[in-house]
Amino acid sequence: MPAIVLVGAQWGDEGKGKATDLLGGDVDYVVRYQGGNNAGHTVVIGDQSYALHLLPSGVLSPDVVPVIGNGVVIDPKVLLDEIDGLKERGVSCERLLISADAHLIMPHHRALDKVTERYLGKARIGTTGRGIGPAYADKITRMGVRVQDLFDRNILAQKLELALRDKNQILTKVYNRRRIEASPIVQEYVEYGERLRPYVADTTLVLNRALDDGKVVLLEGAQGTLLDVDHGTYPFVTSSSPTAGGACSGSGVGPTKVTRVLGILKAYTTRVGSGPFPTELLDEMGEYLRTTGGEYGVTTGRDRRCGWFDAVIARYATRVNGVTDYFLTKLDVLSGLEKVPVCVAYEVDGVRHDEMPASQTDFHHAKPVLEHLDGWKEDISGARTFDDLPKNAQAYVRRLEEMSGARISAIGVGPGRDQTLTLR
Ligand code: 2SA
Ligand code: GDP
Ligand code: MG
Repeated sequence: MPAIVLVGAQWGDEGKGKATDLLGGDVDYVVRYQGGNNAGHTVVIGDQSYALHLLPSGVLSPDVVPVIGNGVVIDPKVLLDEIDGLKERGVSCERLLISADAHLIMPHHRALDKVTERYLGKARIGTTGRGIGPAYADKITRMGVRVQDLFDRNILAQKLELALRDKNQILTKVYNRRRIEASPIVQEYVEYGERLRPYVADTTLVLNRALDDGKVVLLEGAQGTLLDVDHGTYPFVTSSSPTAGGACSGSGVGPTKVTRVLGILKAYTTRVGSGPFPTELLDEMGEYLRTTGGEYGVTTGRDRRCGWFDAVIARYATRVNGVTDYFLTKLDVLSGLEKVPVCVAYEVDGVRHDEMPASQTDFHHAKPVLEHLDGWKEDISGARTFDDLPKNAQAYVRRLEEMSGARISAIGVGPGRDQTLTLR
């Protein structure tokens, strides 16, 4: 039986939280496979809004087993606070499973994330400051601390002391920061371990057995395609693999089990943090999209940069993820515009590019070639079928579908669970 991958097609914040929550009724497991508490996924149920950072959005569906996979980096205090916060609101996290192989975000990761960003000055990435990059760096250099290490105080102390040997040199000598002592952290993290112990499991075994038993597993991406460390706008990316390939390595579910890759695509484009953004609007139109769309970071509260829909990016996302179909979100935000420009190609130094330029320098210099589609005046937030949409909104959707190279199977017309149109 199938595994489904859900992936952001742009720079994140496409509405993955809502999409996952919507699929919750049809799936048995929802798995986070990369990233950490840099993510901010909003789910609106009735008059309640939930901002999730580490927990999979499926946690809000009572019959779903939420899983934090091996590819995630976990800040244990943040996770415990998130679990407590949901419990206070009556949401049970009892079914949660956490991979014993997931890596941990340690205090030195947070310290290094903040201080390196500051020292990068104008070249900074604009990270969320949550320690994500340094935690993944330690994983790759085999200096990381994993969830399972929390259950052996000696191992935890050894690993932490080893990691801190060079980290303290860097913090004190290069950045003039205070040393970090291992022993209080060991005590603090052992206590976190005791609280997390009931959730820890061999999640790869659990998921594969579930698939063998005919259950449906949803692998929920965080961030988005252009923030992928391999396929994104490097170095202005996150340090993990949000693209569909990352779903397999980050969960231990093999690619032969994946039958659907659902891309989440916003009807315009946003980005948080630094880096190139060809359709960015630096004028009052950008401000209009930001306020109308509520485009503010769910984790850091930062303003999101806003711009028109970019079909070059959508085609690229279709390709690198093997997208089978798209959920087009936030179409309602575009209501009321006379014309809605969309980027169909780039011009770089007088040369037209229909596909993503292979060189980052070209992407930095890309100027959007715009097509001006007719807008619609009607409020579409009450639409419930495709036929309810004004003709121009229908034409907008069809044009995006044509340029993106994958079918649009659903459309969001508001943040609520019911504000969704399903296309047959
Ligand atoms: P990091 O912290 O190392 O992952 O930052 C590296 C880049 O990745 C971007 N990034 C994000 N972009 C969009 N949304 C994210 N989550 C939050 C949200 C963002 C927020 O849902 O709104 O609240 O600011 C997210 N997480 C990481 C980041 O901006 C850097 O460009
Ligand atoms: P994620 O990181 O991809 O899960 O997305 P975020 O939660 O960071 O940002 C998406 C925002 O858009 C959230 O506030 C959602 O509630 C909201 N949203 C999702 N779909 C729609 C939609 O179709 N229309 C509108 N107006 N808002 C939506
Ligand atoms: Mg988000």
